[in-house]
Amino acid sequence: MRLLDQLLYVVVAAAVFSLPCHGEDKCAGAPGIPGTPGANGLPGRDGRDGMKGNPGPPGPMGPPNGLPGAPGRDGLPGPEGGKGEPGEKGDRGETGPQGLPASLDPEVQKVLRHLRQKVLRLEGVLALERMITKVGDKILATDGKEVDFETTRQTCLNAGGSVATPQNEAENEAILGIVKERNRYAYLGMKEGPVPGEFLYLDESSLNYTNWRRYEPNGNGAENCVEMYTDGGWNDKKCNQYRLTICEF
Ligand SMILES: [Ca+2]
Repeated sequence: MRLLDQLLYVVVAAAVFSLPCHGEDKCAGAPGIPGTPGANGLPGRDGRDGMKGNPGPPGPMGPPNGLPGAPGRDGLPGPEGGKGEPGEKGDRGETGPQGLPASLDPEVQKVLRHLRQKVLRLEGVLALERMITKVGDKILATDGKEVDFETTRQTCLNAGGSVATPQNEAENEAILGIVKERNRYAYLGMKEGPVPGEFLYLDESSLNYTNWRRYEPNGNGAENCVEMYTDGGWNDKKCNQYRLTICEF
């Protein structure tokens, strides 16, 4: 019905406004009453999506006692630390396999033969140069210096030997050879013991060979060292005289 009312209103209005009034002085009839507004039309179609809005503000903090998050990843390795204290000494290792006795080891024997030959050749050269005198297993040598007994003893010790000590006639002759060649008396490796007139080797053992000159020893406690004369005879003598140093090795 409402739609009919509207149609009626439109028809009436059109009829009124279409009344012939051309060029006349006046048009009859009053303007009509405006009709009631029409009803709303149907809703239009949806528009296109708008632009994405800005992110919203962070939400409020959650309640305490929330679950812990997962552990983070391992960090990068740190710098190398300083050297630590030495550890305790380990246990002794097991004994290795037993080798051949040196007397049966052909390699060892070969090396020994080689060394023996070299030593003999060197001794030959030194003897030729009259730098050493070989007698039995001993080698005698002098540095040509004349010093007191204690210095002689120390010199020989420092050289790895000891004061020349004749223990048989052959050794006495060998030492005499040096004494005669240098034409100097030499101290021998022996000293007077606690009993006056009794001489001992430097290790305080008893003499097993002597070659005293006639009437010697005669110091009776006043001459504590022994020298060899140029005839090979021995004489007890004070220890502070300067005598040729002869060592044995
Ligand atoms: Ca004397």
